[in-house]
Amino acid sequence: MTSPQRPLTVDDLLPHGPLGRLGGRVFVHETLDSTNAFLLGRAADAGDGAVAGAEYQTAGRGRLGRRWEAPRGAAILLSVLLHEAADSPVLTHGALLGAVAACEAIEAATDCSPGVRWPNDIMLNRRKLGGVLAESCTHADGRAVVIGVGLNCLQQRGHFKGELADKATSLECESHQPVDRAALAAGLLARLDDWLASSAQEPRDWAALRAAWRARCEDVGTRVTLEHDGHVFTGTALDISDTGDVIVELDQGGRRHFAAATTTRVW
Ligand code: BT5
Repeated sequence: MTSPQRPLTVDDLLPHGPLGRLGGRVFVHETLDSTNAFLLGRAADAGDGAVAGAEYQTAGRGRLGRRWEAPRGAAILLSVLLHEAADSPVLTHGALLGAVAACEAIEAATDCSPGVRWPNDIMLNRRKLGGVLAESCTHADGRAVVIGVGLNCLQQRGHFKGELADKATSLECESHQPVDRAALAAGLLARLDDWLASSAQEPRDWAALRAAWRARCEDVGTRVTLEHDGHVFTGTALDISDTGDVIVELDQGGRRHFAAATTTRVW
């Protein structure tokens, strides 16, 4: 790694103090099991807008029980806690929100221009650069959503082993400039905060966010293979529905919606 690896601080994440909604409380740790698990465990008492970050996760998680792996100090591993009403679009759009905010922050802080892949991947040069995990829970005062973002920053090719060797990448591998994790992490929180402010203004229909996600989506018009309910489906992705399902023209005939919660992507 050619870039400095000092741990991120609260001042790195929020150089100008708390944002409009995010950052009232900030938990920055060297090691956590998972930044998502940490905030879900404090959903009632950490407060709306709480942020958790870690240099290393011992049990970083992806969707459907999968693991998220990153060497200490190499990635951005951040989660935010949002207290939401039962009809909030944040409940259905959490993964889109995290992915769009991450892409915008990367574009502002680097020379890279990432895309997104359904349902929660951040892609660069056809490899996975990052992922978003949105999870929700109920607590004494209502509902909470935790949106966690993992972004590969300083890893070099050799860090990606096994199945990740051909599939994953980092900014260090792709960018021609030094990677500034602090600027990127602060930008990510700022972009999340901006999008959350816009959701407060159009609470039921987050069309602008979906449009921003679609504009970056690398799936539409391409071949996809999906596993759902024990069956494998292949076809052409047509669009993403307003509730975040992928709509596929199946090779076997017919169109079908697949929900992220119950569908795995076969690479
Ligand atoms: C995701 O899941 O892509 C969501 C990852 C979210 C991670 C963040 S880190 C901060 C917060 N705290 C957490 O505990 N999680 C969130 P999924 O689509 O299920 O992808 C998981 C798959 O991606 C794994 O099975 C691997 O194949 C691959 N993978 C694991 N680590 C990777 C990495 N660093 N880069 C690229 N791919 C990776």
